[in-house]
Amino acid sequence: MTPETALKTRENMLRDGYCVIDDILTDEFLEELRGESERLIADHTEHEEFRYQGQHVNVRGEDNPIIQKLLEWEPSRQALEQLGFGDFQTSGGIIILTKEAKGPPLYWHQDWMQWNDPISCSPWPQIIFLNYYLTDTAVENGCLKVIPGTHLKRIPLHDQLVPAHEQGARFIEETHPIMFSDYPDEVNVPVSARSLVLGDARILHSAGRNYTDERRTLILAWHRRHTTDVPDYWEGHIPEVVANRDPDQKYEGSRIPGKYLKP
Ligand SMILES: O=C(O)CCC(=O)C(=O)O
Ligand SMILES: [Fe+2]
Repeated sequence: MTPETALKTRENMLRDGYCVIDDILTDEFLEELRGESERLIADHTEHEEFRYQGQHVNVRGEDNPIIQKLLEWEPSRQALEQLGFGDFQTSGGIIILTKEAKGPPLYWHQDWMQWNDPISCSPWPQIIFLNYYLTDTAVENGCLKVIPGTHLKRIPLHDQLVPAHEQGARFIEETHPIMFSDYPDEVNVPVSARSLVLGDARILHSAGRNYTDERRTLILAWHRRHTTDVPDYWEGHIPEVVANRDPDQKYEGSRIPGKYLKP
């Protein structure tokens, strides 16, 4: 990545809440990951409650050398460094998520679980997903969808959603009028299989239905900064609530955006 590309990509990430970096995986490693994910899925029983996320297989790097290789993959590490995100560290594991052949869409949600914490207002990311799609994605097979900017700005949809995953959304009907709706500002994010998609945990996102006969597999790796210090690259305004945040206070977890997400 040239320094210009890195700067532009980071700007996209900060402004939109997501970005795409091309040519991260080699064809050879991609094949290895496909083989390993198929093997892990074959040994796994898909639970009905996870149907919108498809298979939902948690794997720790320490238990699986191929997954560990992905977590240490040099091109990804280098890309994070170049973007200024070198202080993000892996959780140590990944989740294999799928859209099965003809599988249902994934509901609108965001994955930030600290909405009571003033750090929710940070204009820079604190927790991000690294998404590796193991096939090319398109609207046809249920690519990722995002609503750019919603990591920092409340929109009407925020107040209409059933909270994500175990907090409710896993148990909704496929006919839910809002959770699977088309939203005017939504953007499809079709990517090639060798790409890396970064997303801010706060961004509203979903994924379409898989209309094809092929499984669409995603390996998702959560990464976080273990500090709330202002990142070196940040030269913009620092919101008062972030500047005045008490790092020693305990903030109770919450998936529901409250006063720290303003319209
Ligand atoms: O399937 C995808 O593209 C996204 C998955 C996701 O965001 C999730 O399961 O939380
Ligand atoms: Fe998500």
